[in-house]
Amino acid sequence: MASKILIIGAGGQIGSELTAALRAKHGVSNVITSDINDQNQEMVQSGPFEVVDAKDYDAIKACIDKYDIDTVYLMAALLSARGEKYPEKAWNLNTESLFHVLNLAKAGVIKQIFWPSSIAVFGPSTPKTNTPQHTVCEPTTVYGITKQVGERWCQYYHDQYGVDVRSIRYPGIISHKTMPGGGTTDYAVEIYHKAITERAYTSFLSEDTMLPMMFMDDAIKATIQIMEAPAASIKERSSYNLAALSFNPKDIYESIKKHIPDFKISYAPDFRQSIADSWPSSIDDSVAREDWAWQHDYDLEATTEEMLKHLSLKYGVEVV
Ligand code: AKB
Repeated sequence: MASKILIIGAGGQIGSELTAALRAKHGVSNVITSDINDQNQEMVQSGPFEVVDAKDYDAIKACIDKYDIDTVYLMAALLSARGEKYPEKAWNLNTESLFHVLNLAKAGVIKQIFWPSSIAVFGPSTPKTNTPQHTVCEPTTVYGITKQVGERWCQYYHDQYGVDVRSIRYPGIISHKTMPGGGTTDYAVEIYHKAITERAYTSFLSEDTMLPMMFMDDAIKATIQIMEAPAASIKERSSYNLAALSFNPKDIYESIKKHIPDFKISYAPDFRQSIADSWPSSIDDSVAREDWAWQHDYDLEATTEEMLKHLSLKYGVEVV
């Protein structure tokens, strides 16, 4: 029988592209999307859709029963920058939603869960370069705390109840289809839009702030790959370090400038600078590469080419 998938928070940056990839693989009717409201009409019209508040156990359960779901991708979350503005909201959404799906798996209602963690589980006391899989995790953001505690619960539900939950610590994700919302790494998407529309960008992080990043296609590939890997090869049941590239605002500016020579950048660091400063600059993901053969495809130059190709078409502006 074909797998029946529910994506919770499908309208977000990763959720929307994950929906397209999973539907291409499993068929539109086997991938049900859900979000907190039905404002995203493109998503509502594109296939089976339900309004589901990820904090509402009964609503999730009703949707799972209605479509006979066996696999849940829980993509709803409040990210790092928004989480600092709304700490309680971030805590409630990020932890309650996870508890609901873990409990549904514990009860045997669903078989498999994907839950995203983040480089935000790390903090200022973590080794900053080539951050290992197992290391000090003392996050200083609300978002990071929710992800760290979530990782512990994933491990616990796997060890105690045999729940098949799989997770990745996403770095900043760069995509041209959907804008990110409320993260510290969002500058790495905004910069491409502004380079095309205004030929100028003011970065909210300083020029030398090095962070781990990844092109969306690699993030989607990793997400599907970890879910399809044999259970025995998934040895980390908290979450896997995942890496592709690391760069700072100056590096990305220079890579865009090769295509848009008159592009200008300026720097005006805001409250997100201290969040970025608390995170690693590069990640050691050798455990993911070893356990389930993870490999990335896109470096910074390839990412820039893809972003500028698609965004120049979107805005109808030519770039070199
Ligand atoms: C954020 O910036 O909050 C996210 C993340 C790294 O998890 N993109």
